[in-house]
Amino acid sequence: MEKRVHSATPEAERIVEWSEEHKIETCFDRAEKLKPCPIGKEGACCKVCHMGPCRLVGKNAEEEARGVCGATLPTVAARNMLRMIAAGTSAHSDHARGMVETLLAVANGEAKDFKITDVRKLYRVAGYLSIEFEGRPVNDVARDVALRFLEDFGRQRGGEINYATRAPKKTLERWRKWGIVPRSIDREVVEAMHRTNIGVDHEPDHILLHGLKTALADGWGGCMISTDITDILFGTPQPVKAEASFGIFKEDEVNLVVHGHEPLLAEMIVDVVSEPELIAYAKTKGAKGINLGGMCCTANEILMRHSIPTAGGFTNQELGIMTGLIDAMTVDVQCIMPAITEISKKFHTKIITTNYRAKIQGAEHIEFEEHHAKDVARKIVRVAIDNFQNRTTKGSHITDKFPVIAGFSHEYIEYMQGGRWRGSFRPLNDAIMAGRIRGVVGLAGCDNPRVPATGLHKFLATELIKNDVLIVSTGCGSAACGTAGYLTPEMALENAGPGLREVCEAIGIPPILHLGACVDNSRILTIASAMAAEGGLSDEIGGMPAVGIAPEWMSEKAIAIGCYFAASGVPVIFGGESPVEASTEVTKIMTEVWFERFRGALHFEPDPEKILELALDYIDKARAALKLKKYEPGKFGTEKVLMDMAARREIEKAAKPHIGL
Ligand code: SF4
Ligand code: MSK
Repeated sequence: MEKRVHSATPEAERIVEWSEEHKIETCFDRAEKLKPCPIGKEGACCKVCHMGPCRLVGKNAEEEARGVCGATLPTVAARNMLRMIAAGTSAHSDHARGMVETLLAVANGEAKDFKITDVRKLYRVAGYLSIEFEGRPVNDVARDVALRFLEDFGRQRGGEINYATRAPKKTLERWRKWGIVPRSIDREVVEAMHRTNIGVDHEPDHILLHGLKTALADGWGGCMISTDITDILFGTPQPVKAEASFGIFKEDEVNLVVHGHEPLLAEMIVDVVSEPELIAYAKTKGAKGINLGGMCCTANEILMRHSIPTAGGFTNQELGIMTGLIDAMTVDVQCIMPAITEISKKFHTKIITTNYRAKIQGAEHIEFEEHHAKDVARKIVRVAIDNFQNRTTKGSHITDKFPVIAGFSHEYIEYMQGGRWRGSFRPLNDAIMAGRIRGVVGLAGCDNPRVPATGLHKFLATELIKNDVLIVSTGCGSAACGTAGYLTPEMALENAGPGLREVCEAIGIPPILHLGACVDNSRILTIASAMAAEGGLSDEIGGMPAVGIAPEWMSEKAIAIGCYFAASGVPVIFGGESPVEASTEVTKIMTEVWFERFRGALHFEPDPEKILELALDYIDKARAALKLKKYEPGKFGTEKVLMDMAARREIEKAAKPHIGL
């Protein structure tokens, strides 16, 4: 029998093999044992009332099957989809609410351990919100910004979320025409739950339109607000060099891992781990120092801002513990496998839950509280230090690690194309128009134990850059690219097509730009809007030679993200089988109908070769519709000379050292 490959990352695969030898169960084993329910997996099961669950299966189910109440299969599938979008939107947006509350606390002087790090970004955001900032105290501006954002969660009397107007005019017009501009985040989520309650909205297209409205509240609300406030509080990312994979753990230091999504506590831990008292305390326990690492999206947040190394994405969380080197792992919200407490029992690792919303049996709970943030952070570091002495030699010690370059905020991408004074998206648009860059793909989303984890990301990353497609990546997709060694400029030389390689060399960037955590998909929306405003391509997000791909998605958050891109005008392709496959009507709405109305779509395609084909087809068709030069590898049209590093340095001599984001 052919040996099953669990992870496409060799270091992860080695730990999985070690776990098999030692009979320790992981998500890979459970994924194999636990086959998905064939009815639920295709969206044909309804359990919204206790007359059911109703399973709408059988011959001609689309036309003939009915639930006890009479609901049809398309209704049931559409409702299932909307509930997923609502859940995903809630997750990102509740995270965003926490960020807004912290900004307000900082402005009111109630969260002394935090500060406004990027005043320039605060002013930029104030500008988006039409809040006066010139000559005013920074905290007053921050308070107004926070209060304005709070309205976006609970606005009751109609209106539109604040950031709707950051979309290109034509994109916004489409949303208004179809009635999908969100009023407020909580309101759309509540309405989604109401509409999908027994006996309310039964018309699939109508249900799915509300799905798009809810998803837009996520993208242009929760995600974008979260990204902006994180930048304001902790700094707008600029490229940094760091390391990835399990080799980041040190045998002679206390290893503390921060895992989850919210950056507030992680930032405080970054601050305190270098305090002399804590380092001295670690030495009293026999450790040479304290080594901080990240996991999942918290990793992306602190990687981008502080070069803290990452142990990888979602499927690495159990494997990290099996190195036997993690003394403590903090977890807050989202994408935390409860299985980690079970695995940690076999090692010495302490799992610490830190968020008031989330506890796990078997974990120690040390609650984060923004008013005493650093005290909480110090307490956690001490728990990790105290646990160092309990470390044994048990575990699969892996020493491999890879260099990664991360931290491409949309502001930096603009800057790198012209410097502080001449930064713009002109060079990128020109390179696309000339055919040097064929198009842009957002390669995002989770990694998944049901496929060789990270394998689809790596396959698509390799093939896309070979085809001169520039990749912007976020979330665990970035971690997958990082552990493949794809996040360094050198990889451009080896793997990228000739046009993309030339652009990467001229600007000094890798062919895959790591944009951050899953909430930072909002940065891609901003980039697409800036490209539309720059001119020469489409004047709206729709129609750009751009595609979104989430080949290994698993979270409801990914569904919300996919839908906000589709509504914004980006064709999106998800890997795996469709969660609403049972209904051809729903599938048609999400592909053909949405494309006609919004120029975006949501496809599901399990075959990675077909994902690639579909993505390139969308890109080439968009190029043809824009009457751009036909893409031919190695043959480019003329374009303005890209600003190279030397030219940029010249400009920088005249400017202040800060890049002026
Ligand atoms: Fe069945 Fe209708 Fe109840 Fe759904 S709402 S479980 S289809 S009776
Ligand atoms: S952590 S949502 S597994 S990207 Fe943002 Fe990764 Fe997907 Fe969670």
